[in-house]
Amino acid sequence: MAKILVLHGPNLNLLGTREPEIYGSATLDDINHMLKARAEETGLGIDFLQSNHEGVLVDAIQQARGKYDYIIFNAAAFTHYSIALRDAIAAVDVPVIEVHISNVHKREEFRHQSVLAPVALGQICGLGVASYLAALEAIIYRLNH
Ligand code: CA2
Repeated sequence: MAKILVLHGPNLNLLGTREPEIYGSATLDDINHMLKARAEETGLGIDFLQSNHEGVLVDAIQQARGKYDYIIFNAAAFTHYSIALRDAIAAVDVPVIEVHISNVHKREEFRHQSVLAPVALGQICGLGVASYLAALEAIIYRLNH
């Protein structure tokens, strides 16, 4: 059975409580439940981790080696500057799909750059919580082709 790890970075535990005009009204639990339901429908295993701490996310990526087939990763603000997360992604052979709820390209200039994108399999942004679902659909497609 293929297994997917979903990683959520800093402040995403606040989803659904503030800034709904940017991030929508779904909570992190809502997102995780949606992903779990779709993964179960297709016979995939799926685990979730949210952390506000860069090192915890580095550890999770390192430990994903040999255990998970794909990682769906919203690194939140770390996306824009964490070389530690970039190096961790580059060091493991687990493909990472970078996701963002908002369209980072139409926001502040500092959000236009992702230091993770060059080592990610791909990037999905701007679709709201459907960015996560699109990443999961891409994985399902790739596992079947
Ligand atoms: O659009 C995304 O998914 C982001 O990764 C979200 C990050 C932001 O730093 C990235 O540039 C784009 C911020 C996550 C903070 O989430 C909050 C949720 C509710 C209230 C406040 C922050």
